[in-house]
Amino acid sequence: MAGLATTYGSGAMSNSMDDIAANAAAFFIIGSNTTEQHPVFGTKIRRAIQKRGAKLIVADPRRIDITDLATVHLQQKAGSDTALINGLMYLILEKGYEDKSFIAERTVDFEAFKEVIQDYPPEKVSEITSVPVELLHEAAEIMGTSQPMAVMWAMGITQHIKGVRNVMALANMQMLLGNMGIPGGGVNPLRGQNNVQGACDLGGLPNVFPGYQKVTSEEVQKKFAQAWGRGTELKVGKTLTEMIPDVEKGETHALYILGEDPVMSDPDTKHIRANLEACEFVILQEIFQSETAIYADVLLPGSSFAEKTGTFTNTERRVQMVRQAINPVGDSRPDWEIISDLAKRIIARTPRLLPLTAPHAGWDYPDTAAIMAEIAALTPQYSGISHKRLENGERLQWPVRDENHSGTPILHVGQFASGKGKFMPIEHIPPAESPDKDYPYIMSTGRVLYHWHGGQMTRRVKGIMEAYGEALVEVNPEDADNLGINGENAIRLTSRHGSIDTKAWVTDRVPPGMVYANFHFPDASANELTHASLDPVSKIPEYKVTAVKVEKI
Ligand SMILES: Nc1nc2c(c(=O)[nH]1)N[C@H]1C(S)=C(S)[C@@H](COP(=O)(O)OP(=O)(O)OC[C@H]3O[C@@H](n4cnc5c(=O)[nH]c(N)nc54)[C@H](O)[C@@H]3O)O[C@H]1N2
Ligand SMILES: Nc1nc2c(c(=O)[nH]1)N[C@H]1C(S)=C(S)[C@@H](COP(=O)(O)OP(=O)(O)OC[C@H]3O[C@@H](n4cnc5c(=O)[nH]c(N)nc54)[C@H](O)[C@@H]3O)O[C@H]1N2
Ligand SMILES: [Mo]
Repeated sequence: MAGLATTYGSGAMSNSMDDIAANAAAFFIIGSNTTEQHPVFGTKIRRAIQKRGAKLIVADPRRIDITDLATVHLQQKAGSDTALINGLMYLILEKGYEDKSFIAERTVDFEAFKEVIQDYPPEKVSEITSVPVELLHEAAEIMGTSQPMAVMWAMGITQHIKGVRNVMALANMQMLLGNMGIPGGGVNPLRGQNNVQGACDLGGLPNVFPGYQKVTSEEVQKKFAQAWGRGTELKVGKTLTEMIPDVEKGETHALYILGEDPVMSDPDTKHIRANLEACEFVILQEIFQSETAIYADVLLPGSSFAEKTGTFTNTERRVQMVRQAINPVGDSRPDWEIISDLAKRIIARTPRLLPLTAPHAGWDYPDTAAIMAEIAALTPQYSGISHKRLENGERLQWPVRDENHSGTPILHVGQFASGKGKFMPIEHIPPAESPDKDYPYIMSTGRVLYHWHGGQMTRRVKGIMEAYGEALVEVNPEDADNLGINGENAIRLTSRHGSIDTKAWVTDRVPPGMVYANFHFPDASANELTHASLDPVSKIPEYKVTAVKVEKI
């Protein structure tokens, strides 16, 4: 949808957690293990359901904890979400539940969208998704009658070659129901990392400067050239998922990796290792000697969140102070200081136009408050944000237009940032890999409550290792019976890309035909098996669907 995808880059929650928890009559959670992966919000949602009877629809191939609270659990086949969402909209239209005045006043291109939706009658959708027709009706009925409804999603729908399509289909749904720009509604991607929202906001994407200002816009280039001395003749760069595989194409010669452990977290580990090995120069800035460290020519010791002062921007666009609690351990230093020192050495060799409008264009920042002042000067959404206001206890959600503006808890009120909301005609496409005779199971991957990604941080904690100390692959009891797997014996998972040996957790959290693996342990990481097929727009890998063989060994 134009209003979301273009104005706010990769997306942000349109509403706030407290607002949704207090005001939504229904929640639609799709592809988010909310109670385990976003426990703060998960708890608020749980309370809203238990205390005020809000309805909950969960669409997830697995029976995760929050499905116990669901009014309806749509247990679709992994990778069939676009068809599912379109099928629900078919029924919403059939029953006349669409918000006709919202569609007329605030949106464009409804007719072309509606035509595509006519291709998704319940019988066909049930065949693609394995969701019974009656459940589709039940869910559509709740969506049509319990308003406002808030939609929440996470990696379950984005880590697919059709991740962007899925998100656009959900934006269509919320416009169709008139659930945009109102309390208790909206489109709400639950951002994962503590500061992934902040990283995107401040230019950690290949196509934008801070504030989603396009690197290809001449006007924007001029603004940054005046501030920083560089910035003209820029073109769109590469994403992480392109940079590393491009080593073997001779297009990437050096990598500066900061706060990422690609050997654990990128798809198709064997391929990643080969590329890191082949790369001419690798700098790794880390708080630990991660799995990627063996490929580093230079290791720069960064310090952790507890050893530095700055801000994180959370999933609801709230900018929050993080204060130094302990001195940096050993020789480590805050990441920004290391980056500044590197930058000073680089700019010493590249003459620039002076004077520049940014007061610290020479990278001579005295502290992170000065960095925030520069952010405010150059980033429209952050214009009114300063460490001083945050230290005074103000709760600021961007856009914060100036020092007197109190921020924006709900986006798109009255109008989309880019004018009218655009309905997109979105067709379903199948995943890149499908099960066959040799690889008969669908493996999906993700996290468990106890661990964090590659596990560098969580595998060092004794209590956590006592609770969850090895990689377990979830296998349905029916499949386990057929394969002779009992949870004690060793199993082997093999895909077209690699193989891991581990143990099973025999559980009906997964349906028959599906297994679920995590990437928290180096000796049995799911990414040994995953493939690097990317969404053509966002370049996110299809971590959620890999065809695998499962054996007892
Ligand atoms: N404890 C803990 N919490 C975390 C993290 C962590 O590592 N550990 N990581 C953080 C980060 S960076 C992120 S991005 C978030 C991720 O948060 P989530 O996206 O909630 O977590 P995932 O485990 O990736 O999987 C999400 C859900 O998608 C479902 N799923 C699998 N395939 C499909 C499909 O085809 N369609 C649909 N609709 N659902 C599917 C899975 O069953 C799972 O319930 O978690 C954040 N929170
Ligand atoms: N199969 C599969 N793979 C996935 C996913 C999936 O669902 N399935 N999810 C994907 C997603 S959504 C994400 S976000 C990625 C996460 O992937 P990564 O970002 O690679 O994983 P992390 O473990 O969060 O962080 C990487 C490193 O940062 C270091 N670190 C922590 N704090 C600091 C700091 O302050 N400074 C510095 N310099 N380093 C620090 C840690 O020691 C750690 O080794 O994984 C992706 N990979
Ligand atoms: Mo993430």
